[in-house]
Amino acid sequence: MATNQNPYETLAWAADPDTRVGVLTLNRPEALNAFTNQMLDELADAIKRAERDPNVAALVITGAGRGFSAGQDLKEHLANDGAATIGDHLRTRYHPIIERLYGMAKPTLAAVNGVAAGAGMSLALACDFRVAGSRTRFVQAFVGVGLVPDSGSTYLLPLLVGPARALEMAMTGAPVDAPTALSWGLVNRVVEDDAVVGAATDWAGQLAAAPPKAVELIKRAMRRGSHQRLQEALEYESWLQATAAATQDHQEGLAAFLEKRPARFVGR
Ligand code: T3D
Repeated sequence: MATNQNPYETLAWAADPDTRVGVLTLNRPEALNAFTNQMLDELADAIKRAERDPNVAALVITGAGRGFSAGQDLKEHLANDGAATIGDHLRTRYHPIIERLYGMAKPTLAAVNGVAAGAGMSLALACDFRVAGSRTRFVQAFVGVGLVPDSGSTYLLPLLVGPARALEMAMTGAPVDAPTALSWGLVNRVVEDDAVVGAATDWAGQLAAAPPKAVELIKRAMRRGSHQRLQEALEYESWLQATAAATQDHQEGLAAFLEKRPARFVGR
C-alpha cells in the first residue's frame, strides 16, 4: 500500500511522510470497535504492512468514536457458533496479530481513546506504550462471558501490573480507570480525552526520529532482560551493543554531539 492509501473497510490508515508516524484506527464505532473476522484479517494485514513500510518508523493504534475496542464481537461469535471453534479462532486470527505487534522492531503506541475490553485490552497491552484518556477504562471482560483472558493478556498484564492486580482484574472483570492504570504502570501517560491521539502521535514522532537500529535493539534487550539471569543479560547487552556501535547512526550521533548540532539518523 502506498503510505496514505486506505485499502480497508473496518480500519482507517494514515501516515505522515514528515514524521513517519503511521496511525491505524479501528473503525467500527457503532460496536465500540469490536473485532469481527473481517477486522481481524484487515488488522493482521495492516500491521504487517506497517512493519514492512520503510516510510513508517513508528505505529500508533487507536479507535474511532468513544472506545478503543470492546474485544471479540460477541454477536459474530454467537452467529458463527464461536464457542465450538474458539481455540482455532484464537490461533489463526488473534495470535498472529499479537505476536507480530509485540515483536515489531518499530516503536508501537496504543492511543487508548476510551474503553479497552477483552481482546481489545490485549491489543493495547501488546503495544510498547499506552497513552490513555482521562475517562478511559480497562476491562478484562472475559470472565463476564464465562471465558478466560486470551490474546496475550495472561502474559502481558502481570508483566505490567504484577500478578495480584492482574489476577484481580481477570477474576472480577471490574473496570480499572485511567488514574489507577497510571499508578499501576498499565499506561504511560494520561491526557485529556480529546488529546489522546495527538499526544500519542507527538510521542511517536519523537520515537521515529531516534536511531532505528538502536531503538530496535533496546526493545529486544528489554524484552529479553526480564527472562534471564543478570550474567546472561550482561552478555546479551554486550552483543547488542557491538551491533549498535557498528552502525552509521552511532558515528552520526557522536559527530552531532561533538559538533553541537542535532543528529540526522538514517537507519543503518
Ligand atoms: O473466538 C473468540 O471469540 C475468541 C476471542 C475472545 C476474546 C474476547 O475479547 S472475549 C470478551 C469480549 N468482550 C466483552 O465481553 C465486552 C462486552 N462489552 C461490554 O462489556 C461493554 O460494552 C463495555 C464494558 C466494553 C462498554 O460498556 P458501555 O456501557 O460503555 O457500552 P455498551 O452500551 O455496552 O456498548 C455500546 C454498543 O457496543 C452496544 O451496541 P448497541 O446496543 O448500542 O447497538 C453494544 O452491544 C456494542 N458492543 C459492546 N461490546 C461489544 C459490542 N458488540 C459486539 N461485541 C462486543 N464485544
